Amino acid sequence: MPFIQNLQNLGSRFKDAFVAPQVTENDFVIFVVGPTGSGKSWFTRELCKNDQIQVEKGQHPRTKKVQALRCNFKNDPNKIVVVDTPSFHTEVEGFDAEKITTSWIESRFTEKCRGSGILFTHSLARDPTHNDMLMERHLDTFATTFRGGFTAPSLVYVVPTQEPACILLDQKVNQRLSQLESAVTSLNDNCSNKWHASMFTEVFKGQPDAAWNVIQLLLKDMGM
Ligand SMILES: Nc1nc2c(ncn2[C@@H]2O[C@H](COP(=O)(O)OP(=O)(O)O)[C@@H](O)[C@H]2O)c(=O)[nH]1
Ligand SMILES: [Mg+2]
Repeated sequence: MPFIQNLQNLGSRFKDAFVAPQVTENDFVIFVVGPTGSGKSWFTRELCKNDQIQVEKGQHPRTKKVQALRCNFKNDPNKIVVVDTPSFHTEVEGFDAEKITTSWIESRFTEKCRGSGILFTHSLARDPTHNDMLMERHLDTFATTFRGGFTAPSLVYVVPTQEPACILLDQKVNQRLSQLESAVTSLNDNCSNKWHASMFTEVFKGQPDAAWNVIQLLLKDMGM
């Protein structure tokens, strides 16, 4: 059965998301990466429908650890591990997101998994050209957390996010979407095959279906 049709037939989304202590050879792995407040934990929580995922309420990064959940589609034995990473470049004292991520990857990840990819979240409330938001900067930092012979996944899907209460003029939204698209283009052009990035056209506003749609595209590119 074709992949998409197969998923549609499943009717409901991920079944039973559980904390994943370890990535196994049977898993597809999706790392959720992006600046602080961009919606990584929000996206992961809605995708997996798991209230244990800590989501930011204030300005400080709330997610101080890696939150990994293993889920699967109903009636589908493929397992997907969604890895909500702590935010890089936050300059919060006593919080070293790179170290936390490195140690998670060294102890929990295996490259023998069935495939891996990155979902990059960007909040449309923020300027994608601002130094703290730069996609390439965040991805490069994420790549440095893969050590000991491991290589970071190169496949990236960019998801713009917008909190419903955040009112932005259409003009602003369009401007930021096109800035993000330019960042995707330059990521693909500049980095000699280091990254293979695509932009998700829908804006994530908390709808599990949008999370569901982008995950299907990413998994398909990952070879599921
Ligand atoms: N409307 C709404 N917005 C949310 C909800 N959860 C998170 N957000 C928004 O998403 C922002 C980022 O949250 P979070 O996912 O923790 O960011 P992270 O640092 O990338 O993990 C928050 O500041 C809110 O604006 C929610 O349940 N409803
Ligand atoms: Mg978070």
